[in-house]
Amino acid sequence: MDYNPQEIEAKWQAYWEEHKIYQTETNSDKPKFYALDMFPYPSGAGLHVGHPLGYIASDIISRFKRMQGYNVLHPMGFDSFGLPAEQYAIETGQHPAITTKQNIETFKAQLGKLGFDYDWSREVQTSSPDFYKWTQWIFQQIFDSWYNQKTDKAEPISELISEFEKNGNTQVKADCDEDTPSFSAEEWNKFSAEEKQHLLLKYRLTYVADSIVNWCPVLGTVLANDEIKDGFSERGGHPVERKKMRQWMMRITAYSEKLLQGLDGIEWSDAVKEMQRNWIGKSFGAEMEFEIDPSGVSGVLKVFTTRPDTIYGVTFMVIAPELDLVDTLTTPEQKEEVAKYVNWAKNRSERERQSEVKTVTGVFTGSYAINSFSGEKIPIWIADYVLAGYGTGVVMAVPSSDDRDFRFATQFGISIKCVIEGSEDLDDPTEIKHGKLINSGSLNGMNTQDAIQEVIKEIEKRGIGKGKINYRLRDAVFSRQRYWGEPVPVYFEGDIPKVLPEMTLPLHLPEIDEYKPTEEGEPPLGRAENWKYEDKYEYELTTMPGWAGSSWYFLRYMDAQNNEEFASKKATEYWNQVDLYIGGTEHAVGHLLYSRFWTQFLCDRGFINHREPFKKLINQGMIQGMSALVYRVKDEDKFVSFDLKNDYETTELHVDVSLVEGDVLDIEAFKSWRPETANYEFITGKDGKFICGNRVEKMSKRWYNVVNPDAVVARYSADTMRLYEMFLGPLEQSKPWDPKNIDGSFRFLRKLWRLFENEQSEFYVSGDAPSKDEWKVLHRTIKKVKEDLDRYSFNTVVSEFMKLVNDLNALKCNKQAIFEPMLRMMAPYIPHITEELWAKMGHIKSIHIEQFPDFDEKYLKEDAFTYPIMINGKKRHLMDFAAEMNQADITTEVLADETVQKWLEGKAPKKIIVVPKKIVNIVV
Ligand code: ANZ
Repeated sequence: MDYNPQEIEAKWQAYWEEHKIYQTETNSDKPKFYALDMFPYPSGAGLHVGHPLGYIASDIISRFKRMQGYNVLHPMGFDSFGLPAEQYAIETGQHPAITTKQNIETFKAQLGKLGFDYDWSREVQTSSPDFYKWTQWIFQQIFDSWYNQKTDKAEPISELISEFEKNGNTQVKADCDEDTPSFSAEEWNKFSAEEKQHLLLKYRLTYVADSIVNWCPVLGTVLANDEIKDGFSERGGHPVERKKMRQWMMRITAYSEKLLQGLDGIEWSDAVKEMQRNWIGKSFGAEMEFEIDPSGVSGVLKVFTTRPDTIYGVTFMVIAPELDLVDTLTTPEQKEEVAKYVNWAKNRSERERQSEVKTVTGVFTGSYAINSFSGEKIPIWIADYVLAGYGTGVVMAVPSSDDRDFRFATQFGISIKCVIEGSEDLDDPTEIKHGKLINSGSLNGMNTQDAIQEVIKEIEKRGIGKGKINYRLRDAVFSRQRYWGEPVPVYFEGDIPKVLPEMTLPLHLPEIDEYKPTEEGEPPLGRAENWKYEDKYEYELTTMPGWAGSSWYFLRYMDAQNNEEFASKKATEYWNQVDLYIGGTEHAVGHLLYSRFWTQFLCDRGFINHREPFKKLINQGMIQGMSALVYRVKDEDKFVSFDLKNDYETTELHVDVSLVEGDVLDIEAFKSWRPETANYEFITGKDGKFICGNRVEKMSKRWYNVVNPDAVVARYSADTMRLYEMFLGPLEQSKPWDPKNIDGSFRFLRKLWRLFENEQSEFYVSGDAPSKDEWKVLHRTIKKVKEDLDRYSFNTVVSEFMKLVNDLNALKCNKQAIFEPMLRMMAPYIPHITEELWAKMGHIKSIHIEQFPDFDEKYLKEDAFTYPIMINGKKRHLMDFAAEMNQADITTEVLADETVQKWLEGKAPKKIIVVPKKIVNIVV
């Protein structure tokens, strides 16, 4: 009986599909378990072996839970809107929907070969109108809501309107635009319909606004902060500049505090929680006003500071170059220089501006402000280390306390006010680095926290400011000037955006002739012909960003076929949170923050009952490539085997990993891969083999080290691949793909198979009762495997399997009573081979809907222990005692023993120490 994985695996995959073995029950009394993978973007390159790492883990857990009696939801889908398909469309004219469809087919075929237990009847594709209809619907709910700070939640905008009609907005506490004016009920009622809509936009949780965005001219779209790395787009590496544009925005800032608090109740790694905390960036401090020196311009500068206690050390003010105040404050003499600077600073990314280590840049406005605490007149500068979008965009600079302010002051020769014990103004500013910081004025001797509170009290008393909590989080840009995304379900009456009636959704993506902006610079949707609401109103022309669909897709799986709602209340109540979410760390702030935001919102508005989407999150590590290297003898047409390479001077070359078996190069295959080397000499090493060197690096086409899962499945089996990926190491760790070890996993499967064979290699299992030792190794393994899976330790389980098979081999075990629970235990890891052996044992029902085995403590009990009996430190005897025997009884029996008596020579022992299950020590 041969183990023929290719045949077995295809057979069972077809069987599972046909018999709907993994279909999730819709109405079930069972407890639920929701295991989810971050759904992939279906790229043209297909899956590589890094993708399945997380998928295999969630597959194992979902099977484990199903076999423990849970109703399991383990779905899969595709995040199928996005840039690559559109870039391809621009280059080739191919409609992105076609490319996307093809890529999805490839992905599904690849996933299918790995034997995953997805319930495909719940598949979602974010680019399908059935799906984006509901993305648009959620957008409309957000548009129709405002954030009431009194009740601390989002509420329908209609309630805000009734409040305005009754009382105006004076008693309303809301997250709204800074420039929202106050008005009475009378005034509200007199406003025109248009004026009312403009005011409501200041409250809506999604709104249009002119904002400074990261514009990527090459990609022709706006990018979010988390899509930019060091001033370049993450995708494609194109330069990004700052530009003012009209955009849809999401008022995520209303949720800053809830997003922060929510982190405490979820089981995510500290690292990801910390990244989210930093992104939200809560700071405590004060907002306070500085009067502008009345001899110049009158007015005030409002700053946000976390260190109001350093007020006596403020020697200058800095404002961000984008502020309108720049024009007001710049004196005629400074105009030219300021204009030059502002123009230069305009296109620098936030990161560049903030990461400047050595030199800082800036320019003097010519104006001054008054430090009302010290009474001093201080210069107002413009510098791009101050960001327009944070706090008030104005900083009180304290060079004696703050590093950047210090560098700035030293560079531009601004005075540094001494808040250092023992000296007044400093000639040598570096002195402060060695001095001891003290608080000036009345704050002397206070600790920082007390001093901060003291100054806040004082500024509140003087009426120039107040204590303030600030968040670094900004409202999120929700517009992309691209084609391949969800249309925003909005039309314009004049400049007033209105949402489409719900019954008209989805608003379909229109066909266009070219996937490029229009001549006038409008987004591609501007090309759509006769595309108007009721033939007269302009639709919004931008599309939604990549994160729209992924912010709620996990809810759609709960009720994927529902045509009436995004998901029924019953379904969302039953499935509730995702119990286990597995995906890469690259989404730590983007996707994982936005989906928390939408979940919080939907909960506030009563559409769902849970606040946090993902209860437990595991970030799988990366699988790195193991590159293969060959060595060319310098300046000669020769390659030399790795083991001889030190005898020559060589240069190294990457070789495609598929041409290497273990360490050994297939020379002929290499020659046809690199025809220019066809006539080279290959100096082979030990045993006539040509050995390659290797190196761990990123898995990348460039290094010819990308491994395709299809190749592994074809060569070995899906079960081998699954087992091997789990065996590589802890799921969270990054680790190299080491082809040498795949064989080990494959050998294990063959060994398992042979347990079921007799000496004639025929299938044979015996109905005899197992021995005590056989029961013991089985139950020991079940116990450990359960414990390990409960703590998501996937790799250690594989070693347990290997140990068990070795032990059963050594015991020559062929008992059905052992094999059945063993297969059920292994089924989540290696679903095909276990199913085949299960069927061979005569079972008709699939093993995957059987019970996971329970362990029985009784088999683990050790019956007797052999104690060494030590007399004065020397081993004199061995005695067996029952495991549960107590120390007093052991002592009595030891003393009564003849051999012991002999060694004691009639003396009474001074001390007897019994170490249970280990040793007995007698001192005479
Ligand atoms: C005076 C001071 C003294 C400050 C000192 C810090 C240390 P976090 O913690 O991130 O909230 N700041 C305020 N607005 C800014 C802006 N738009 N761009 C750049 N920097 C800005 O930081 C708040 C501190 O960063 C504020 O407190 C302000 O400098 C600066 F020893 O005021 B501080």
